Amino acid sequence: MGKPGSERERLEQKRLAAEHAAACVTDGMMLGLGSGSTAELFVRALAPRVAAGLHIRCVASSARTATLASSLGLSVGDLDGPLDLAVDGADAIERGTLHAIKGLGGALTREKLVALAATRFMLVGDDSKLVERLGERQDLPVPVEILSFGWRLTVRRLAELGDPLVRQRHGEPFITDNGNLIADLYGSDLRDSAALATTLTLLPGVVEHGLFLGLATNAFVAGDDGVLELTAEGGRVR
Ligand code: A5P
Repeated sequence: MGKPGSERERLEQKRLAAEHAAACVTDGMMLGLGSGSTAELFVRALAPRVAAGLHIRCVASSARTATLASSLGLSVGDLDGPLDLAVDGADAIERGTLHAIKGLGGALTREKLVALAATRFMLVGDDSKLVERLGERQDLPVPVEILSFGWRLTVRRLAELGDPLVRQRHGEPFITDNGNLIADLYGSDLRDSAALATTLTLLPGVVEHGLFLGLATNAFVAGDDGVLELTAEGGRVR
């Protein structure tokens, strides 16, 4: 994991990484927009280029990002075809593989659909997100989007894999853009993250999980020494 920094330093680093990603966007691209603070900095970094004449069409992975992007003059439409590039933040990025945990913002299902549609999926973040192994951050859950129908049963099934906690916001259940719940799965065995991903995918009631394995093609990660570009060893797996 990268060195802990102040909130302000981290924000600056996120901004730097987002600006590097924005510089990779070229005219005519179909672009996927992620969700969360770093993805929003990416949208903000892109806006002046669009105002200056860059032609791109975007798909947003959350209502919040869509609203921001539209308000800044970006053209935002539905996901109905392939994307040239998608750029998104992450909660943890495994050095080497670029496997990631995503979904602390609750947008993981649409984020994964956008990532899968993209030829290139680029992660952006400050270096506090970098880990050697996905499982090393015990404080970090694997977010799992679940249907509200029968949610107690789904949570009971998830409890065989770790300690699920149904996410709350302001004392109420957190509801995703898709109208579902999020169960944050703590303490799961991530030594074989692919096996956990398969198990989660097969669980009835699970809509999607926040393990993004073999999806990212590269990452811009900013730290004290500037921005580092990482590429996925062995290429993309999906
Ligand atoms: C949103 O659902 C998440 O996957 C975000 O991409 C992730 O939480 C990173 O967010 P920040 O860029 O705000 O750290």
